[in-house]
Amino acid sequence: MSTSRGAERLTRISDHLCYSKTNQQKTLLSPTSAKSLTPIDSFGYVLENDLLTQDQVEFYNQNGYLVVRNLVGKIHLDRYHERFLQICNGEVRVPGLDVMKDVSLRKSKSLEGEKIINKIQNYQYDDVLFEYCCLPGVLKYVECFTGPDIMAAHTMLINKPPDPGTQSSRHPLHQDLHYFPFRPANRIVCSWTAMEKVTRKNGCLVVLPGSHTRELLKHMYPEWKGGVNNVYHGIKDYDPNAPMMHLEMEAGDTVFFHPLLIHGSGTNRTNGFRKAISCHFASSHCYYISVKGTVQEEIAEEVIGIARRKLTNYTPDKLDFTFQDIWKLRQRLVQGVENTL
Ligand SMILES: O=C(O)CCC(=O)C(=O)O
Repeated sequence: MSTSRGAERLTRISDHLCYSKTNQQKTLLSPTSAKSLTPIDSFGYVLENDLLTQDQVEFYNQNGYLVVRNLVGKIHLDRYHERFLQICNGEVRVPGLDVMKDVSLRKSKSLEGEKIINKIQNYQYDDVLFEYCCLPGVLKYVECFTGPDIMAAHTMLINKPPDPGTQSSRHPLHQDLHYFPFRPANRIVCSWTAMEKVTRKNGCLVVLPGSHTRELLKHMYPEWKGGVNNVYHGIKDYDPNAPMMHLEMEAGDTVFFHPLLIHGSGTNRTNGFRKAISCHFASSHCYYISVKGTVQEEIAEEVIGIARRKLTNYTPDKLDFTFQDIWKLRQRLVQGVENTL
């Protein structure tokens, strides 16, 4: 093993043996949680558990994702769909929810609601949608990656309306960790559930298997002629020859994936919608990092800028807050006990 591979591996191992607020202040886990946070092997991506088969563990270790078929029932998906429509139509207002519109559809005078809204995020204070984050069937998988103390760290319902020909319904290839000022990455996992059949035609997820073993890369807005949605950053320098997998899924199928996995999604070339509900879960023992001087510095400034512009509608004085403060407000406990996140 080369020195740098060895060092990387050691970092991974230390990442799940202890949590720290800073690199200098290492804090050992309490004995009770330490037992359930024993990694299954030296990769540290998956914790000891009674659920995953050896094949599933090996698959996640190698590829950085795991698809579980038919995990969420139609009765739940119908409720989330109904709620999404109520939010789109303005019948329900949820505190703190961000409602985002597709960059090329929002100019339309004739389209509204579900036909232009491409994402709602921070639904953690909506009891109907938040039920997704608490589903025992989902959490039992999540726990294999996060351990028993679990926060819902980032919640989204992503809708792809029919693309108007601009290809703005695409989502550029990115790593979700780019957006997160907390670590360790191995104790964070995204759960993404198809709310209807997702295919290459309506813009299914695309992943680069194995890319979770790499570092966090530099992200920026892609240069797309048809426009790019707000905060849809992409990686410029990914290997164009790296194999890609299109994850075609039925309603209720769920993919769990690592926050360093490079992924994105395609154009919706159908006349229908493509909806998915997702939550990034993290161990409550995760800790915040400073992103100053790192590849995350620019996204931090952009996110603070957006929050400031929103808050000026409500507060006459300038408020001082950090990227980490914004993320602290998004966290909601779903299982176990709160800690440093
Ligand atoms: O659902 C999709 O199309 C991709 C969403 C995604 O990767 C994200 O919002 O980070």
